Amino acid sequence: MSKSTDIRLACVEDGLDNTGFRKIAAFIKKINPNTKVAYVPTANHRNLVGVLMEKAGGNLNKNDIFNVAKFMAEGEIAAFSSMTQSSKTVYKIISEVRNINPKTFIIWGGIHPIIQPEDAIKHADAVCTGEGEFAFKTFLEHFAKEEDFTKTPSFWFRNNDKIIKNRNLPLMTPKDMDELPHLSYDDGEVVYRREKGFVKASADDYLDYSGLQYGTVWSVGCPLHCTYCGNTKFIEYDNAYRRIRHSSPQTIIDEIKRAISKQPHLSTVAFHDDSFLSLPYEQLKEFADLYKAQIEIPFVIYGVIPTYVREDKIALLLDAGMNRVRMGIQSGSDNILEFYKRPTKLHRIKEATEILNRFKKYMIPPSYDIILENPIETPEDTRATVDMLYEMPRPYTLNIYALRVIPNTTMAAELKKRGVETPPIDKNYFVDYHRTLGNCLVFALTFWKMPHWLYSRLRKKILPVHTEQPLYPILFATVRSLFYIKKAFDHIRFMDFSVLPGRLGYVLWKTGIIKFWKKLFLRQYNLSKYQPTQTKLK
Ligand code: B12
Ligand code: SF4
Repeated sequence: MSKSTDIRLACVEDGLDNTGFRKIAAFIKKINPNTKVAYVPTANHRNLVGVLMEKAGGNLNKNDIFNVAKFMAEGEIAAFSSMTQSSKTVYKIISEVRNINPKTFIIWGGIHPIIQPEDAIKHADAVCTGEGEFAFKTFLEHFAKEEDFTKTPSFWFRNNDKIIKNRNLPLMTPKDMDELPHLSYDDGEVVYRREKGFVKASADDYLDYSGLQYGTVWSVGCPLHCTYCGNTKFIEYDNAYRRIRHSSPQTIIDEIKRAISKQPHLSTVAFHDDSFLSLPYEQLKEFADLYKAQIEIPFVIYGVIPTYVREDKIALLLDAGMNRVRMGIQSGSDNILEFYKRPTKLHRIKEATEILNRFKKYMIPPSYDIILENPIETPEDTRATVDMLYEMPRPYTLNIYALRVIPNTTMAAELKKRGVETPPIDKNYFVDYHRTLGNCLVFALTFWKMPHWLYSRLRKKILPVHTEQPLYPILFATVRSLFYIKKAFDHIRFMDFSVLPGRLGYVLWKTGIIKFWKKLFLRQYNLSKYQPTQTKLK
């Protein structure tokens, strides 16, 4: 490269945990050391009320937008990364960067430009429509030498009114993935604090956003194509996205070891992979053996698809240190699962929850994703979800979402065709649930299996949210608070501070209480005792 370019790279999302951004940031910094990596968190985790009340995607005020833009405009390149929910914040920052320094070249990468490049390119000079590392390297080589860069693959460019659209590079191979630098983590990044401006990201910032958890992604790709998911778009661009790709197990283990050496209080590793359990047993075994031998803290698997839950895989991973899973269920109605194009039928979901339940002594209760407030639900569909939750083996908890439709997905097109309106993606899905009896029951069933006579009376009154019906704000506030208290209790019982951000976990770690508690009260699963249920039944 002929000269080092002044690059400002900002992640405009909620948190400091964004894996794709941290991947590209480490890479760009390696090829161009004059790169400043910044986080612009869109939710204010220093203020609990703020977290709950703000719009998803953030409420940075005019002054904040100006401060961020000023920092970005000092670069020759101002590069952003974001999802769709914070895209409006990015529009505002870009517009301000243009006012401050019209010469700064503006790039937008990440999930929003991948899923909706037509939107992102209206604002930026260039958008990255796929995996960014090798494409950005090619772009930068031309940019630095002041050569024509508009043929760079995996990029769209705006040239006055003309949009130049280049094809994406083939997806990275496992070998490519092994050769990338480890994800950026506590490597001198700065973070924007409201009212204060940019400061060097400290342990406190990591605690505020992620608690004692280190988040990462080992495998990329998912074989399914649920209508509401960005995966429908990735597969549309490149069918190879269905294949799961990952670096070698030792590479991911080394990345985790590096993170722990930087922040020794880390007490959980979270794998946000789309489809972790669909990896073949042999590959999981290779990973599990290395994890058990080299990492002392437990891990949680977020992307679990019920179809792939197998007892032997769960036993293997528990032995290696897994202490929790999060699994997508979404609905208890076959019609709605069909509408989402989720291939796992209800009997398989039931089987998956039963398998997980067999290991309940060793795990924090599994958490299942549920989507409420689907505008096409009939009363039978809404009741079917609540029935499923009533019968499901306990304990469990839920991640409860009110449906937000990601623009440009199959579902967005389907709902448009049906003339159905849904709330915008940046409407806060944590706050804006309807206070219907059905929603109250969903929260309540996570901590109370009420007597059957009471349940059957209540269920008859359940209606979908778009139907005229009485609302129960006080009951809703009560069951929702109890839901959170139960969830927090389940985690504290396991001394797990992955969902409880802030300093409490840190203090317990520092005083040795976490270590002591785990030694004394927690049971570690031992694979040598594993007996397949089938064999036992014979
Ligand atoms: C890990 C993950 C999370 C983690 C961490 C966040 C993160 N971004 O990593 C957590 C759990 C926190 C999370 C939360 C949410 N997530 Co999420 N998450 C993912 C997931 C499963 C993997 C992301 C990933 O690491 N991919 C692998 C990397 C290598 O790819 P990548 O991120 O695209 O990054 C590459 C390129 O984009 C590019 N790139 C990125 N930035 C830049 C910048 C420049 C300048 C350039 C040139 C290139 C570039 O290079 C990167 C490296 O190759 C994706 C699904 C998916 N398969 O992508 C969903 C996904 C991104 N999440 C999604 C959503 C909706 C959410 C939530 C809003 C869910 C919710 N309702 O709460 C929240 C938002 C929280 C927030 N941070 O604001 C949607 C986003 C849809 C959209 N259009 O925005 C996705 C696509 C899943 C889906 N349902 O379709 N998520
Ligand atoms: S299983 Fe998950 S990641 Fe895969 S397509 Fe469905 S929602 Fe997306």
